[in-house]
Amino acid sequence: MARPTVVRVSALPDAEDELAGLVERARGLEKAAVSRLIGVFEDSRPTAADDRARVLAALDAGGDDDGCVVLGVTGTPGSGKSSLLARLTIDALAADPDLSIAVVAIDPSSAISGGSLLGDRTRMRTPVDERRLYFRSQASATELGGLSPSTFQVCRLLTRLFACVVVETVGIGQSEADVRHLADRVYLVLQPLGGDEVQFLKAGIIEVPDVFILNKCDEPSAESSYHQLKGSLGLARPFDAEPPEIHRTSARTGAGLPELTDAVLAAIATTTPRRHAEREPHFLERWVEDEWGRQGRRHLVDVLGGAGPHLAASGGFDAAQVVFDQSIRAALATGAGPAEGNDEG
Ligand SMILES: Nc1nc2c(ncn2[C@@H]2O[C@H](COP(=O)(O)OP(=O)(O)O)[C@@H](O)[C@H]2O)c(=O)[nH]1
Ligand SMILES: [Mg+2]
Repeated sequence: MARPTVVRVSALPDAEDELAGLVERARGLEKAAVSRLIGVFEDSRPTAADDRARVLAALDAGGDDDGCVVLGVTGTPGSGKSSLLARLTIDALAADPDLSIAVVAIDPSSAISGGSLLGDRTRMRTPVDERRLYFRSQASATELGGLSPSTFQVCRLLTRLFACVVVETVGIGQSEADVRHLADRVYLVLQPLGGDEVQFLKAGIIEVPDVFILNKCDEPSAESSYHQLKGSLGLARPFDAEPPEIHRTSARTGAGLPELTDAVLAAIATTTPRRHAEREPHFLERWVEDEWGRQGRRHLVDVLGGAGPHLAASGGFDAAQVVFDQSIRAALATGAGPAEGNDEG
């Protein structure tokens, strides 16, 4: 685990005016500038925290927290999330000239690259200014497709640059909770099932999503699956005031795509996104657990007052990590930390 100590040359220009220029180009959605800044946010070395702070300061200096909408797209591998996004993003950008979208795909099975995302379809029709679509693929933290720690970091950057960030992930276990905390709206992509309602219930996470997309409607079993899904939703979500949106689509034939695109554009326009800082406590807790386990979690709560207060006291996400590290190390060194099983007296 331990990395050799190296004198690291910052990935950013030292001169403030050069940094400002880089940030300005990223704001203009120049791909090379965005990618260079992403490198800083994916960098897990402690030294990168200072660079991130400089970038965030430069980005936040001019504007306020003006609300990028984050959409989560989850569903089992193979349900068609990437295929749908490839069409939907292009159509949405063509419909709204002010829109810009960054897609972060954590699905390990994703076969669609930025290249093919902007492939033939873009050339075939009114060309969409390529800058307005950015695609980033990330390795998954687990085989089940959990968000990697750097997913949140990258989203901290992209939400400050793009009008909409889409996170594509497999909706199982921890990643389900992560997506909930990251996204303002969660879409679950399902594919027709051969069986009955029980299978949809077993497919899981039916309580979480805001919107359901039954994809592959070109398949023969789609019609009966749609009615089974509606039945399952009635069973699993008896407390919904009104039934949730269900879209029927085919990424293959394009059926249902215009309606879905319109609905997504409307959602982007009407959703009040969370402020940047509201997403931080959950991901600080996740980081503490990853790095320090249960002992870390107890230290965060008992000594530092919990994620929210600790973030407020430290002045930001990166600083909170540095301060936490120092704090728990000091506690462990003096034996004052929350030692395991120390419950005498
Ligand atoms: N028949 C049919 N196949 C589809 C549809 N959408 C995607 N697929 C296929 O399903 C497979 C998985 O698609 P992909 O987009 O990679 O799914 P993801 O893992 O959810 O991102 C690919 O072979 C797609 O060509 C659809 O609407 N109909
Ligand atoms: Mg995919």
